[in-house]
Amino acid sequence: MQLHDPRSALIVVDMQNDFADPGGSLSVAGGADTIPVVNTAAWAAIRAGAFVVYTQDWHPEHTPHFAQDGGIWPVHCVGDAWGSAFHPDLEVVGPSVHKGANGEDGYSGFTMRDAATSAEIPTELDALFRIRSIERVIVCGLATDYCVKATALDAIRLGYATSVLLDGIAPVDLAPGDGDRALEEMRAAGARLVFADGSSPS
Ligand code: VGL
Ligand code: ZN
Repeated sequence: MQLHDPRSALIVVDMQNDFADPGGSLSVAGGADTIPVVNTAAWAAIRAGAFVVYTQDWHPEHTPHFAQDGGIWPVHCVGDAWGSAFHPDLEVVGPSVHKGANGEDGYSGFTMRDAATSAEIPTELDALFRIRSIERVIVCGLATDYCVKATALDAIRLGYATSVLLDGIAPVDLAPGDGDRALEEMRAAGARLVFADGSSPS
């Protein structure tokens, strides 16, 4: 089945050095293997007239997101450093949305949480979709159990028919099975789980 069309958008989540490169500070096992799948999906989307958009985790040097400042993560994706740059093998064919640049916490490409007040702050992603009359989104990238999951659940909540590319994602798996549980959570919320060639798992 055809995944992409002019009313669909491919969301490529956080394919940045700190996640996708084995030398990254939050390196995701199997992350680099998703890059060719994501590139192929991006070109297929472009050929079908779909929109392709990228997110980048984009943190200041100090944020409550980091363990050193009270959060749970090693320092990663500091804006404009090597770790926040796209992996060099990623073929970037659309605009990028940065998240967390003002120290906000959270994982979704659509929404962030103000670090002081916990208020929810939208990124520009939903507006980029509304002006293009996007109705469907296909989510891929890193990591399955954090930013992919949060982005897919927000997309469903915002009314987009949402698919997740099984061969274009990889989990952090802080606890074994986190990735599988995230997939089940997305599926239960209404996401369609598909491979990049449009086939479904048997
Ligand atoms: C992510 C942990 C911390 C992600 C971002 O992109 O999935 N995970 N920040
Ligand atoms: Zn982060």
